[in-house]
Parts: sequence; C-alpha cells; structure tokens
Amino acid sequence: MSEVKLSKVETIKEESQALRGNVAAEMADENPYVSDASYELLKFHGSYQGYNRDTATERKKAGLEKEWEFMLRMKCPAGKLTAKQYLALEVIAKNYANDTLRITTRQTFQFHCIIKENLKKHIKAINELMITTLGGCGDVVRNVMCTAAPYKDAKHQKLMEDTFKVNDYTMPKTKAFDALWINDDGDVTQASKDEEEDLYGKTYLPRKFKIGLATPEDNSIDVLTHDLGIVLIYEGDELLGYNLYLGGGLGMTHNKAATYPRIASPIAFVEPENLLKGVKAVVELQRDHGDRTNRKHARLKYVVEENGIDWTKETFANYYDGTYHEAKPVEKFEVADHMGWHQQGDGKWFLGIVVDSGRIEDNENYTIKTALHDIIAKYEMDIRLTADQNIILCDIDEADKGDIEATLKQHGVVLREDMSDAHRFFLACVAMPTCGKALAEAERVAVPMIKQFEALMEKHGVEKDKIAIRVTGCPNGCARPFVGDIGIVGRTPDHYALYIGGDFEGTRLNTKIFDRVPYDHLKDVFDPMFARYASQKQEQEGFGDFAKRIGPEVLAKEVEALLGDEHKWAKAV
Ligand code: SRM
Ligand code: SF4
Repeated sequence: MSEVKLSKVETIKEESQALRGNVAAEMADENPYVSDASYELLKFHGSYQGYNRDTATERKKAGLEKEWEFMLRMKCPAGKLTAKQYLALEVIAKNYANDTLRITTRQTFQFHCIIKENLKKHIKAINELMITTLGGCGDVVRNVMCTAAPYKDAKHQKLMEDTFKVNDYTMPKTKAFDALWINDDGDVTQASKDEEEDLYGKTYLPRKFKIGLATPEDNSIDVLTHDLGIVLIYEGDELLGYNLYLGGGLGMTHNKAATYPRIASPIAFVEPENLLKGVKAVVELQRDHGDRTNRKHARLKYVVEENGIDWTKETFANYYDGTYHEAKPVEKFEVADHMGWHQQGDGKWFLGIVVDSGRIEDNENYTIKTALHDIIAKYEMDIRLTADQNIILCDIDEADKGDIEATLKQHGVVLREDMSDAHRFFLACVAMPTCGKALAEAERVAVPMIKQFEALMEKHGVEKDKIAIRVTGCPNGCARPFVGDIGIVGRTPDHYALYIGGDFEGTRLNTKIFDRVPYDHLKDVFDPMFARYASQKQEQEGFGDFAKRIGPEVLAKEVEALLGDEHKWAKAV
C-alpha cells in the first residue's frame, strides 16, 4: 500500500511543541515577516500574516519589500463584551492597528494592519482584558456563536450559558500562548507533559472547525452552515435537549466541482446533560476521519457527504458516550431581526445598530466610531456583536433612549426604522486590501452596492421586502453568500459570479446563474429579475423563494435573452 502523504501543515503542527515552533525567535528578529511554518502556527494564536495588496505591485516595481502586516482575531463567545472591554479595545486598535475595530461574521473583532513589532504588545493588551486570541484562527474550534439578542428570559440565558460551556470545553490546552505572548518566563520552545490536548491530540484537527448554537425561532447565525450546528429543542419552557447538525460549510474554489458549499444534516439528538459528550463525539469524529492529506478537502462536510448520513450516524454513535437518538424533527427555522429598539424583558431596552460591513470607523458616510464611543463611555452598557457584523447596546433605561438616538443621528448613523431592508441585511466580507485571497472587492464596494440595490428595489416597489444580499471577494464564503437570497461572489477584479434562490432563513443553498458579471452590470441583471419578482411574487414570498419557485436558471435565461447579444458575460451557466 502506498504511504499516505499528509499535507505540510500536519508536519508543522506535529513538530511544533504544542504550537510554539520557531515563533518566539522570529517575532524577535529584524524581518518584518515570518516563515511559512510560523505563518501556519500564528493562526492558532489568532493571527494571519498578510500584506497591503494596494501597494504590493508598485512596491515590487520599485524594488521594495511588500508592506507586511498582521491581522488579529479575538475569541468572543456569543459576541459578549463589557463597556470597559470595548473602550479598551478601541485604544488598542489605535495604538497597534489601523484604528478600526472590525466586527466579523462570527461575532468577534478583527484588528488589521498590525506591524510585527506590535503584535506581541497587541495580544498582551487584549489578554489583560480577559479576552484571548488563542483559537481565533487555526485547526481548532473557532469562536462559538449564538443568537446575540440579550433578552432576559430563560431560553436566551441558557443559549448563552451553553455557548460559553462549549467554548471553554473546546479551548486548546497548550501553554504556548501564555509563553509566547503573555508571560516572560514561559518555555517558548518546549511543551510540558500537562499540555497534552486530550480532545484534539498532537496534530489538532484536520482543519478549522465551527460550532454555533441557535433555536428554530431565531437562526440569525446561519446555524446550518457550521461544521456542528447545535439547535436547542424546547417543548414549551422545557429544554428537551439538542439536535446536532453535522457537516455544514461554505468554502469552495470556482469551477472545481470537488469543492462545494454544504448545509449541515441532522444527525443526532442529545439530552440536556449530554451536550458536551455530543460535542466531544463530533469533534473526535472529524479529528479521526477528516482528510489530512488535502486541506481543500479536509472539512467535516466532505466526511459527511462522501460517507453518507447512515455512516455518519453510526460513527457518531460509536464515539458518543451515551444512548444514540435520532435528531428531533424541526419544521422550520426563522430569523429574528435584532436591530432597532427591543424590550429586554427586565424593564430595560436594547438597541441594535447596523455597522456597514462591521467596520467601526469614522468615514465620509458617518462617524459611527465616535458615536459608539460617546454612548458606551457615557452609559457603560454591555455589548453584543452579531453574526451579521452589527452591534447591540444592552441594558438601556427608557429615559436614555432619546439621548442615545440623538447622538447616533448627530453622527449620521441611520437607525433601523429609517433603513431599507436591502441595507439592513447586506453583508460584505473584508476582501481588499488586507485579505490575501480576495479576487475582487467586497467591503470597499458595499455602500455603493447597497445604494444600487436600494434604487432598483424602489424602482420596482419591493423596497420593503426582506432580501439578504451578501457579497464576498472570493468563493471562500466568509459573508455566507451561498445561503442568502442573493450571493455575489468575487471572480476576477471587478467581476462577480451571481447566485440566487437561497432562502432568507439560511436553510437552503442558492444556485449559480452567471459566472463573471462586471460590477457595472450587476444592476442590468437584477433589474429584469426584480421586475418579474414584483409582478409575480406570492404573498410574503422573499426573492430567494421566488427565484427557487420559478427556477434560477429560468430567470437567468430571461436575462441572457435580454442582454446576451450585446454582452458576452450575459451567458447563463
Ligand atoms: Fe473566512 C479565510 C475573513 C468568516 C470561510 N477568512 C479567511 C481569511 C483568514 C483569509 C485567508 O485565509 O488568508 C480572511 C481574513 C481577511 C482579512 O483581511 O481580515 C477571512 N472569515 C473572515 C471574516 C473576517 C469575514 C468578515 O467579513 O467578517 C470572518 C471571520 C470570522 C471569525 O470571526 O472567525 C470569516 N470564513 C467565514 C465564514 C462564515 C462563518 O464562519 O460563519 C466562512 C464560511 C463558513 C465556512 O467556514 O465554511 C469562512 N474563510 C473561509 C474559508 C474557506 C474554508 C473552506 O472550508 O474552504 C477561508 C480559506 C481557508 O480557510 O483556507 C477563509
Ligand atoms: Fe477574503 Fe474570500 Fe473571505 Fe472575502 S470571502 S474575506 S475575499 S477569504
């Protein structure tokens, strides 16, 4: 039998002494960058090395080194932060990064443009706030998500409690993080015996692993796009237990059929006291069965899809220390809107504020960073970051609502009730200039794109319809474009593949209709589609459901017939 050739990263992990490698020495050397091995290990500590893509070509021509910089991602289970933490993170972003906080699609903050000599200071400063970046990235369980709404009822409290429980249980045990970044007397080259990773093992997982928790009434985290989606099943007020959905994931490569997005499948049900046993079984299943030879084929979704549902159930049952039960039927998922004002249930209010692409900065559109700073410094409220890159201010007294609204308006921040749904539900990933994978722009074209969609929807009288539009700079799917009503996915500079027919509730994948639409022609595709939607939609039917009913390919062919003679790109796929 030929020997299995593991991917390079497997050897790097194996030889790393529990994620230490040569990171300490390289952090201290004169280079503005690190080696390939340290690049891989740094991910586990929460950081990606990249470079400024806007300046790279010019600098190369001029014989200059790239502008190397590091991105840093915190862990922030359930998106929960205190005012004190928020205000301190603002200062850290100013001191060591590009003075912006970037809310991610997984409810945490990223910092961009950190130079190497500031990385250690940055991580240490975050750690002083009792926040870690360990496991922000890397082949471990990533930030654990749940619905961010801070309702003060038993169900939401339980959701939050469970999220923290799963997060704590899946944290890596390595002391490398403390040794490298926090304590000056830790061992930066050798792991000790008590650092053994009982859950992960020496080579951790084959790939990143994502866990999210939700209820059927509020799937605002797209729970079925997770490697492990955990859905709380209630009968009235009684928690019966948890459905475990396995094998969700969105990343793919354009025109490589072996890679694909996938919605997670219901595999098992576990009783309330067995949640962690269920999590353990799923993580171990992926640890032992995920493909360690090919990182493009290493996620749990490929294990589930290729071995089948029966195999997955049986294998889960073998790992699970308890009696196996089939998942309970769930009729439908819904998405609740947590933006705007809501009563918490304890006499206080929370306010959800839409942050364009999650980027908290003062810019020509609004001065949201100053507005949030002033409000949070004055009222010292708790904060929740949401899975759609927005922020929730909690625990607000009725009497303070007016002042808070006035501050936001004064800084040009549009409140939910004054905002179109196209704007409200728009997601854009980071993309250029920091993301090394971006094929086209996303965050930087989000605001003009929203305006285009608003104008089109208004033209056809569907501006009040909830439509989730999601744009990414490449098919890795970081803004979850394959589960929105409309997915716009970077293909080449200024060109996007288009997807329609997913549902607003995040339970159905959409379908590709065009491969390479120039940015300037996006409106030409959606103009006729919205016209037909406006005239033929059924009551309460979203655009994604409409597209699915008529057939994405039918709608695409109509656009092709309309534009095809004039435009080469207008060829339905
Ligand atoms: Fe992502 C890689 C940004 C959520 C799928 N993602 C990246 C990197 C690190 C680029 C890289 O590998 O060099 C991006 C950093 C860009 C930058 O400059 O900051 C990046 N991903 C993001 C964020 C910040 C997007 C955002 O605009 O908010 C999100 C951070 C989440 C977090 O806080 O942990 C983010 N990424 C997602 C999601 C959505 C989710 O998890 O709910 C997905 C799709 C779900 C999934 O995992 O399948 C996602 N990111 C990927 C992939 C594809 C993985 C795959 O299985 O093929 C990559 C590429 C990779 O891992 O090789 C990737
Ligand atoms: Fe980068 Fe692609 Fe993710 Fe966008 S979707 S942040 S371009 S990896």
